[in-house]
Amino acid sequence: MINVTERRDVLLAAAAGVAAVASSYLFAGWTPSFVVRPVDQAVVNLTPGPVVTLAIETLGEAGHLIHIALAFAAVVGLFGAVAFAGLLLATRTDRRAAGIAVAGGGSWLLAAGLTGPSAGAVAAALSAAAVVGAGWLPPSAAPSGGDTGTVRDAPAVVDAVRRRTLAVVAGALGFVAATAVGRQALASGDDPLADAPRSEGAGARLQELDSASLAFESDGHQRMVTPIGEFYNVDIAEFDPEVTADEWSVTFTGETGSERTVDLDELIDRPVENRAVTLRCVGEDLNGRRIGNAVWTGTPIRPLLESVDPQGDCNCAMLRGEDGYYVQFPVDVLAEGFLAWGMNGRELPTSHGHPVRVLIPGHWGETNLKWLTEIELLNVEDDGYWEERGWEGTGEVTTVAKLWDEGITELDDGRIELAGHAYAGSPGVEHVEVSTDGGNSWTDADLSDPLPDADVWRQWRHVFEPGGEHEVVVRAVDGEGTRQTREASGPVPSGASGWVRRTVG
Ligand SMILES: Nc1nc2c(c(=O)[nH]1)N[C@H]1C(S)=C(S)[C@@H](COP(=O)(O)O)O[C@H]1N2
Ligand SMILES: [Mo]
Repeated sequence: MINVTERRDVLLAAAAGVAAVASSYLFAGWTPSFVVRPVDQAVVNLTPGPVVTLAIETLGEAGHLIHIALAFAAVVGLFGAVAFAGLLLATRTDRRAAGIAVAGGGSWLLAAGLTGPSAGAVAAALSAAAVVGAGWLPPSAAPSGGDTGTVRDAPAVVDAVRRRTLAVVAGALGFVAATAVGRQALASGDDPLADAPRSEGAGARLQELDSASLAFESDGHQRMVTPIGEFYNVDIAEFDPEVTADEWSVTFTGETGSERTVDLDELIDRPVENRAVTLRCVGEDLNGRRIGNAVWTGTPIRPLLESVDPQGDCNCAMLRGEDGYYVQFPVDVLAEGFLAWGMNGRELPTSHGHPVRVLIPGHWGETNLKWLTEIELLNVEDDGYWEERGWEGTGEVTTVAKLWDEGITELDDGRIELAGHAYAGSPGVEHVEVSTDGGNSWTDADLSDPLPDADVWRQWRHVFEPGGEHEVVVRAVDGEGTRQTREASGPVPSGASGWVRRTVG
């Protein structure tokens, strides 16, 4: 039988564990000095690679939640166990001080062991000690005599213990809520991104793109701007690196006249632009979905590059990211690029390279390096991550017009609306041609208004009167008058080619 004291101790220990974790979070945020981080890392490292891959493939983002939840539970359990030892000792010796010392000292050792002796570790120890100190009632709180066992279970004592325990647990939970709120306030104080002038300009651009959009008769699946939650992701690593805004910097290294490191404060102080840029992965199928368009907030790379005076013989640069990814391409191409810290009016999300990524107009997705840490100017050309694996994906994108399932709609009057996106990189899209007879005859599709941006897709739309089954073919013509290649090929090594064909009706 568990008596009231033991039940109390379990509750109090859990409250102490939660309070310790919350204190650590208040001081550290989601950084390596937060006590859950090293445990989370261990959970990830100890999970066999195939299990991680399977989790990501079947659960997607939820896969991340599972390991984070496991890590939280484990750390609350560890601090809880230390607090429980303190409570047990206090009860055995009937001395509150002994319990506080064990809970506080043990928690400090645990926190410092996990993260190093930080302010957060002290805070975690103090709050665990506080919960034990406030929650533990000596058996002498009993109003009448008798042997210890019966005194502890006497109704008056049970009541006193219950009230005190509930009050302390409620206090601990209140503290957790307060730290969550407090952390937000702290974060907006010390995070340079919080004050970055990203939303006003981006908001105006988003509106501009919205007004350039085509009006579809069917509901608009083929949106001009891809919402962040629907934007595709391609990553070499199972888990995104977590780089905080204040620890981030990029260093220009290698063949430079002068090395230079730029941190985020310096970067966001530079002239700000809001560019619409479409990304497309070289590895996608012809009619694939690894394509998306966003309004990105950032600053041009060219002036930064000029300030370090690149001197390499190959006119090429290797870019490196925090996740170990690297990609190499010409400096002239890099100079056209953009360092972005905002996406669709919001802070750049972790999965898209927080805090800073590269955007290169007109080139395949793989040049758009995320979690940027280093730009190395080279003397000799070298392969990037994907080029070492047989791809040739650092060049310019090929032209494509897409027609997805949701872009084919039968309207109420029986006509069929065809709708999709066309993308041609820097030359832009000039026409989209649609055939409903397998390519014998062609009609120009309606297009969304052209935009000033150098690298953005256009929406297209064509409505026709069906008569039986139709073989629909779509193809785009770029701004230089070059028509999308007819010859079909798969994505390896330099992107899929051909015309998208669909049977409709
Ligand atoms: N650091 C880093 N940058 C990266 C990658 C990566 O795995 N790591 N993938 C690249 C590839 S192949 C593509 S297509 C784009 C995808 O960008 P997104 O995930 O923001 O859509 O990022 C590129 N930048
Ligand atoms: Mo890609």
